[in-house]
Amino acid sequence: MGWGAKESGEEVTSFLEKNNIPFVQTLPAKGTISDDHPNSLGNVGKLGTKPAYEAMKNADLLILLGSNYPYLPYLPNKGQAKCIQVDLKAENLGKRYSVTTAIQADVYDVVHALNKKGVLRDNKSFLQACQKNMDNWNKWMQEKRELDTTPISPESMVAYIDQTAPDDLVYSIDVGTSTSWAARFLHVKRNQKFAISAWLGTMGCGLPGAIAGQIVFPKRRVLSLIGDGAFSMVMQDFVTAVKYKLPIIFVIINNQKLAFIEYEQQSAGQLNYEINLADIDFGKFAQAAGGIGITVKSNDKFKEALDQAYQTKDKPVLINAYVEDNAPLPGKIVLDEAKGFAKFGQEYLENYWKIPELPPFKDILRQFF
Ligand SMILES: Cc1ncc(C[n+]2csc(CCOP(=O)(O)OP(=O)(O)O)c2C)c(N)n1
Ligand SMILES: [Mg+2]
Repeated sequence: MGWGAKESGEEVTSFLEKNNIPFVQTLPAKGTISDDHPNSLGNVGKLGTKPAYEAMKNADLLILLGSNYPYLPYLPNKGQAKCIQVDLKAENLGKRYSVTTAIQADVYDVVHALNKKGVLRDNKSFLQACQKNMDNWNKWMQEKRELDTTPISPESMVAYIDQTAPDDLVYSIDVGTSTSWAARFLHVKRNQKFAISAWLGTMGCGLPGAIAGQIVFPKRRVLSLIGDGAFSMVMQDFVTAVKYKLPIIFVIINNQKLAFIEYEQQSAGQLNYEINLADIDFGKFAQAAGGIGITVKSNDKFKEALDQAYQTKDKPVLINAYVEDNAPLPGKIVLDEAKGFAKFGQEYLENYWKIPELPPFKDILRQFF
């Protein structure tokens, strides 16, 4: 389900529950149904989960509700599944996957009409298989949530943000590994907001998005997750949040590099090029600009800083979090990516005469098979 289903969460939930259907939400639609719903398989695609990928590759029916999801390798294979697509825009119907039944209508109206028909299918076996798969995935993700390292592992940091998030929190997520960690470790709830730059993937969107979010929702808390590269593109506007006394919480994922590009280059079989960034003391910067700035390097200190940030009501708080450079591996490594990593490994060896630092082999295997 995509952005077009955003306002129909309740109706769609009842349809999925009644008919034993597992679901995947696109990133812009994240939170339409709470991520911790038992039928949820998370997101699909590079940032998604392996169970979502496997469900797509085993499905005999794909129902696309208000979604123009563009990454075809992550949908069922050509000819594998029948497809019902509901979209307001005629030009979206059949655009990505060959459609068996195209319905040009509002998602709510269609799902509401289907719900009136009662139970349409009572077979639970596909849902149960997906849920079992998801249990395994969640156990593995739990290991990552509990990582306790110095510098901080981003997975555990984002897991703490998730755990302590107010029910009506507004998230503004930037582009980079921030997007990967948010997609995977935030269980966005129906009353929370989740703003990202989905189609364009525009770095630097986190800070202005947070300012807009805080102005539109003055009574709610706003938290922005931003990479150091992205923040340094727009950081002067932190002062705008100070000027207007906006108590936004900025969490800077400080790895002194363009980490997302590091892995993108590797998975494309290229040697890394121009990905390192200077080490900026963003904490001092925030203080100089009139806000609160806290630099942290461990889980404990991060937790303290975040708790303090939620106590602050009249100015922005920036948490400059030094993190480990963990690979935001895709939920499922597709063959091209595996070939890319292999080519990168070989070229690195030939150029530098040493084995490159790659994500743990255990992680790669788990995501490949
Ligand atoms: C305006 C813009 N420039 C370049 C890119 C390509 N790009 C995507 S992610 C990324 C790196 C992000 O680095 P950082 O903000 O430090 O986050 P990290 O991945 O290191 O966590 C880049 C350069 C983009 N999406 N948008
Ligand atoms: Mg970075």
